Amino acid sequence: MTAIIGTWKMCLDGLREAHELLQAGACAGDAVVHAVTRVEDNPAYCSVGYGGLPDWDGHVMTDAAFMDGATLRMGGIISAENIKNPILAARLLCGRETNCLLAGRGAELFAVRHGLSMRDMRTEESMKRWREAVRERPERLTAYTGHDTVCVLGLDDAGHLAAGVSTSGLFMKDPGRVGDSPVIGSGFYADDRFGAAAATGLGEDIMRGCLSYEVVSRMKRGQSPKEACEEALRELSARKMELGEDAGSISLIALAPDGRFGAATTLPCFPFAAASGGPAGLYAADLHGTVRSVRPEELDGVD
Ligand code: SD4
Repeated sequence: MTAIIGTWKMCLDGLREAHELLQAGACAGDAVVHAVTRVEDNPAYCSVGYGGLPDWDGHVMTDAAFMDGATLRMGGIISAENIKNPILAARLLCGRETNCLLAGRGAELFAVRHGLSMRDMRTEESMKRWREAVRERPERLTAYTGHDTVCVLGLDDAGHLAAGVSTSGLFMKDPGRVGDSPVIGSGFYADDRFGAAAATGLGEDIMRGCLSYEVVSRMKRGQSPKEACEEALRELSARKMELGEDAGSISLIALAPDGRFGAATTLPCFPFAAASGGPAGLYAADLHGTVRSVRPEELDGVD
């Protein structure tokens, strides 16, 4: 049984190829990394990798992580600049007993030492948006202004799960700000025995509920991937509302060891791509708990 799921419409092409790789016998880790790099390399997607949106200082600072569900080992980079494919650095770091999560200069030196390609991640377009934002000075940072993390979860024929995430974080974040994406248990989690999960949205909120671990732990207790995503999100949203806050912008995906997948969101429409056995297709979840298969043209204007 092979299966794969990824956040947002932008991962569809890479996910299709990744699923073909899985069907041809690739391991979950290779498939996940393939799908994530396809998004990182595309400058049209301004929330991930090349062409990502800068922080206040005009630097594109990336976060990425990779987790192997067979060993529970993870690797990640935080606030790293100019690493062409952050997910490759995260994957290389996974498996180390120590020094598996590197920030800033340490992550960049690691990438150079291991022969990873480096490049200026800024594009004309990303700097144009930055200059406009500096002029406008946004008061509140929000996720989902064309800005979203790519998260991919894969299951291979040997029954292994892997999770990979990559993002440039919130547009106009403070220099050094870290979101949920490279934080284990918040942005991602994978355990071959129970399932894998990942999150996209406002990292500060996602971390308050340790949402990816919460989803996997609910699958451990017998919930389906969809139920686990819904319940984890409902619990955090309810608590936030008790505290006088709104539900915020959070979307979750999950994959079970038997290939079933699920998603939940606080948004009116959260597109994701998935394949389980058959070909990869696009789906949309909404805040009422509906998940339906959609055609790409139904999502025009949404990445
Ligand atoms: C972060 N969760 O840095 C990421 C950004 C994101 O949709 O997913 N935005 O908080």
